[in-house]
Amino acid sequence: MLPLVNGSSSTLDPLAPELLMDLHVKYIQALDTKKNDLEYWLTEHLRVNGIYWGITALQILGHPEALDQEQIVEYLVKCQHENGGFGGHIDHDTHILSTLSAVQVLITYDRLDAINVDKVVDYVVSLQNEDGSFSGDSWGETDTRFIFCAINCLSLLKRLDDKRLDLPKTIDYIVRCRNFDGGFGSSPGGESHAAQVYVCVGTLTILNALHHIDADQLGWWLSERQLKNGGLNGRPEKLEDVCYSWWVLSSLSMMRRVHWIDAPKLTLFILEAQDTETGGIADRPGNLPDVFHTNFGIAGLSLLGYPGLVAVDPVYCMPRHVIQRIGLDKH
Ligand code: GRG
Ligand code: ZN
Repeated sequence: MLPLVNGSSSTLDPLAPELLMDLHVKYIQALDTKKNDLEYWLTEHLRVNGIYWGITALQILGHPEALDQEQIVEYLVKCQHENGGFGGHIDHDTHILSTLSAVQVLITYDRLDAINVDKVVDYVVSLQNEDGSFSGDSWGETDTRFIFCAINCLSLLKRLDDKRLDLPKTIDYIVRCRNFDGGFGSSPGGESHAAQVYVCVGTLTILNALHHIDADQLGWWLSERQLKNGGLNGRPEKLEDVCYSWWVLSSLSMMRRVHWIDAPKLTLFILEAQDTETGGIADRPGNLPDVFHTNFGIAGLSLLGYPGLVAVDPVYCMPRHVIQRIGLDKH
């Protein structure tokens, strides 16, 4: 029995479905063969992100060999531009989202030697704005997601000491995105949203500035995200979605409050969102699976201690052994 903050408790039903590990491996392996599907081409701009989601899920499932590492490294090298950033696919414009994904994959594979790291750092540093925030690309849109991607990327590359950065201003900016309910939005005054909470708490964790949050208040807001069916939503009055298993649990994990969620109920919700025919996990039971929800569902189960899964790091969403290997483990 798990003690819960609201006083209730539950256990995982022994008749609950199991995690279909082998089927999920096959689902991820098949993704690059679906070139006759419209979705394959519609998501071209997300190819580098998709590789990160796919290889991370495979790592957590304990099957890092299931995709061809050399082929992926060769492909990523072709996505790096002269300005140092990475596009979402070959010849696509650079963006901080795809740049972080490329760096995460190359670090997981221990293959940073394949790219020009100094140029990646130049690119990321160039995106910092006067107010401490970061833009997503040269067009200038800013969002707390992009701040996290930049700080995460520089942290993985061990380049947060770059003299061109103003990190106290970045911390100030994140603190300005904090709301009366303890949550965080995409910009100052923006509505609290669980995914924005993850990126803000993640940024503060990496920058050793977690003392700026009220962990009890935010922990309460996050635990309120759990609905009767066990799933989590991203904000009040919204539908549950498997990916919030990651955004909410990882934030609670950074604040050491994962036990504030009813783990057996959430586990069951994620398992019921599996596609038992094709493999893969959907946003909620009954919907079609995709690699994004497959990764964040499996990563969420890893944080919940689901048996047989490799431990995931709650800050970087990469295997904990990789984060330990590069000396960044804080948990
Ligand atoms: C995982 C290491 C790592 C990095 C990723 C890009 C990023 C950093 C995080 C994304 C955070 C984010 C804002 C995700 C959005 C998730 C989501 C389901 C948004 C949907 O928003 P709405 O308004 O959905 O469509 P709701 O659920 O509020 O109705
Ligand atoms: Zn989702």
